[in-house]
Amino acid sequence: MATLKLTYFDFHGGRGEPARLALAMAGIPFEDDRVNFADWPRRKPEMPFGAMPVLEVDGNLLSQSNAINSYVGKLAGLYPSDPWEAALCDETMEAVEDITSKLAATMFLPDEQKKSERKALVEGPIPSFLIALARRLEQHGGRNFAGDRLSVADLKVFTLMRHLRSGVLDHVPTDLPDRFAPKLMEHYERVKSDPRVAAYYAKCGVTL
Ligand SMILES: N[C@@H](CCC(=O)N[C@@H](CS)C(=O)NCC(=O)O)C(=O)O
Repeated sequence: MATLKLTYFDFHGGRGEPARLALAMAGIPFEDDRVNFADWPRRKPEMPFGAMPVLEVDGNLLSQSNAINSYVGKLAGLYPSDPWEAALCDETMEAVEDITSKLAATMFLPDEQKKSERKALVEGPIPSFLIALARRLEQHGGRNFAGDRLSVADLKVFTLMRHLRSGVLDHVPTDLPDRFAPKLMEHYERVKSDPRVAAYYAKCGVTL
């Protein structure tokens, strides 16, 4: 087995979380390199594209969260072997990236501008995205996003739902997923109750 080091910010969410979770669920040993915000400017030049997550595999660096998720998913048995299901897994993860990028673009804006840009997201793109994602879930059978087994796509959606409902995003009401996509909340509850997911967060001392 390759020697793995996953580098990402020190919180239980964001673009690095699905890979961390997938590795932990499969019991695959890895160095969990958590970067404090204060250390980030010093570490940034180490990263291939100046951003995280980054996965080091036997000394070789891999960037881009979804490339990392797909690779780790294959190691962990959480990525479909069927080509069509693999494509659906990728589709879901890229769709999550689209809305994540829109939210991330508001992160460091002055508060008044952040408020107005997030209000615009809350009035259009976020509900549209949630409705479309829930529809895709239904079209794929209603339980998982790719095939009939849990995959890294499910973990990525789970991580986003947790983020949206957490209250850490100022000016974004926490009940958007419940209001616009109850099927995604059922999916969230299913992933949350997976014994491997529950065990990981219990070990981290995180209440879901
Ligand atoms: N397309 C990249 C985006 C990476 C990205 O923007 N990561 C953020 C954290 S979620 C980051 O490193 N921000 C700090 C910075 O860009 O300086 C991916 O999917 O990994």
